[in-house]
Amino acid sequence: MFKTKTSLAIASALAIPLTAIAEHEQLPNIVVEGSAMRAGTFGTAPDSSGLKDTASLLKRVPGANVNRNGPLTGIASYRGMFGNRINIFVDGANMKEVGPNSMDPPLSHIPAPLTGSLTVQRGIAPVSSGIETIGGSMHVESKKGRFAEGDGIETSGVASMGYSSVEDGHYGSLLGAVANENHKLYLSGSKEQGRDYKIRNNQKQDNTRYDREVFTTGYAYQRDDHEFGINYSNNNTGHTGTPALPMDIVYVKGGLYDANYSWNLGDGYKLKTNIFYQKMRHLMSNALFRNGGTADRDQISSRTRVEAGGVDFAFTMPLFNGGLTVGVNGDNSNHDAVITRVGTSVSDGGPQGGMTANINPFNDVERDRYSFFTEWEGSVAEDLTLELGARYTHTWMNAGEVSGPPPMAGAITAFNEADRKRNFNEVDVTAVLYYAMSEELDVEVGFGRKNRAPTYQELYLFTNLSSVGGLADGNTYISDLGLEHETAYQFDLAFDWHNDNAYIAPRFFYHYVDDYIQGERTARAQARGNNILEFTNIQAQLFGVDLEAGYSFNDNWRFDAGLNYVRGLRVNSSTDDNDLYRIAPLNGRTQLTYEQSGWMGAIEGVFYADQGDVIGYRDGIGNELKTKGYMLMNLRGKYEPYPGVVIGTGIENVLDTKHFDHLGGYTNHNRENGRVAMPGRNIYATLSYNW
Ligand SMILES: [Cu+2]
Repeated sequence: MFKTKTSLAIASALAIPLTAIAEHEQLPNIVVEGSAMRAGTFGTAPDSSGLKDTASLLKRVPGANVNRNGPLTGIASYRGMFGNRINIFVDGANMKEVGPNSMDPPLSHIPAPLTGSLTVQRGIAPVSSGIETIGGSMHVESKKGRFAEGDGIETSGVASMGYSSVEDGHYGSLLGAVANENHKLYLSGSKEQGRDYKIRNNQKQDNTRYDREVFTTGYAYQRDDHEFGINYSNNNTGHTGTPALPMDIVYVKGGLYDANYSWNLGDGYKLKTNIFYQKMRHLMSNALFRNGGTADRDQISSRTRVEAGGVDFAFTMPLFNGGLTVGVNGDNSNHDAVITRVGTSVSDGGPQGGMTANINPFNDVERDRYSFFTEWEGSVAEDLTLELGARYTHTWMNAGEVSGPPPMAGAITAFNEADRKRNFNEVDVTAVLYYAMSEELDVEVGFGRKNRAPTYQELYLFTNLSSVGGLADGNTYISDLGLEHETAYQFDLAFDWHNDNAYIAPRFFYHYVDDYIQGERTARAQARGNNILEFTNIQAQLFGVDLEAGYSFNDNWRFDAGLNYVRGLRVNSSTDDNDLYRIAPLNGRTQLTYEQSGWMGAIEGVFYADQGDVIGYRDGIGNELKTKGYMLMNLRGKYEPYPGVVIGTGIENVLDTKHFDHLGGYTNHNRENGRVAMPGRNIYATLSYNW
């Protein structure tokens, strides 16, 4: 029953390639994990639509969206929660960002052409899907080729290339695998490059060029009931803009090692293990594309590094009419950052006459999580499936001593003398009931209690800075060593009605979040000037609906639509403003698709309403700006002249309108500049070959 639902959800979520999946299973450049998905989960895969960024796919996922701070800097958002509130796995790793301002969110690690699938847990994420899943859980899997089907050695692979006009961007990628039925070796590489994108009338949006190279390699083994894999992915992002942040990316460099082993013992017994290690370096600067390092503005750069690793272990055994999984997860991460300011300007404050000042805001910062869970899923009656889960997590955090120039001496001493070790103990619980009410109607009811400990930025920013996980709101923040962890109480109610040619599936949700962490004007912050917020625990609630629907007129024509609404409110506000920060306005999508043997054409409409429900702070300082609504029309086409060869082309923003995404930040991290404008008309063409 729910498998039907899953595939329908896929069809509407990414109608172009995914209808293709439903109807032309042979299209090999689309990978969707069907079997691994529980009800209500679905995968999306990049297609021939010319998207360079895996995060862009989220715009097509019901309930999901992207906080975009740059062309390669897309931060996942789901039902109003974003960033570190969402658990993201890249292959088997809970990847850590090297940028304290999330310039390299996990979804940027693998570019779209090398992404095999992106799976989003809808509704209340099961506890087995990760340690901190308060805002949801997502999983990106890179392409890895395939094992041979019979005896002998087979090769497989993908070659793809594309061009998009709006930023004169191009990409090329190649994946090759050689395998027999037991062993597989693969290697891939990709390169993407583009200039500043055009807004309307050939105006350009500064600081939006990008340059990224990625390579991956790995080996996998399978025999009988055993599977083993070891994978390495290396990301080398060069000069790339992040227009909503104060600096741009000079580089993000480094890699992720991941090894996994699973053993299917039969009769419902299964073992799964994973281990990862990650090390990355990052440099950002305001002198790369902007006026840092001139007489107008000091040159500011920041050098950061991360080292992380983790282990997962899960064992499943049959119990009653279902399976019981017990598991252990743990990971450690270590972060450092040094900011260097060169006094090239006179008016700017800071050091003078070319003198240099260093701030070391994050020194040997440690965030370690130890967690174990148990989850049972099975049938409790005819047509009734229950999932019950519980997870305990212990988070340990610490930070080394900070340093900075003399004016910060007071804050430095206070921080260095404080006890910076913190422990958080959290219990997550989920209960989800699926009821196949009839052939045509499924109902799902879920309850959850989910937690997350503060991020290291929320806990350890001793002086006001903007390195706050990509909030991009034009404010700077200071931390609070006394922050509590967030606890959300979640309720989810989903209906899925479908017959042979139509479906409609609304999902309603309500979340109450105790100790929700957000910036506030406090006495401590106010004392130190404008646009400074302090991370504070508040009470919040988020509620809304995401809906998808579709209808097939005949074998060739189909119509799909989606609608997303979320409201984020503060409970017991100290000002008369109740809204939460960075909540997407009401939005929707419609698509009319025509398909015939090897051909596909689609017209897509995207609708965003005004967003007037914006956060306001005490004294009205640092308030979020409202955003006007907009509509876009996109045209897409795809043609498969030979099996495996796919030509894609399309025009995005056909009418070349100038519009602003509410989830985008402000130009150069300054509200006075207004929001970063979205791209104008884009004509793209892609070519791919799968063998
Ligand atoms: Cu950065």
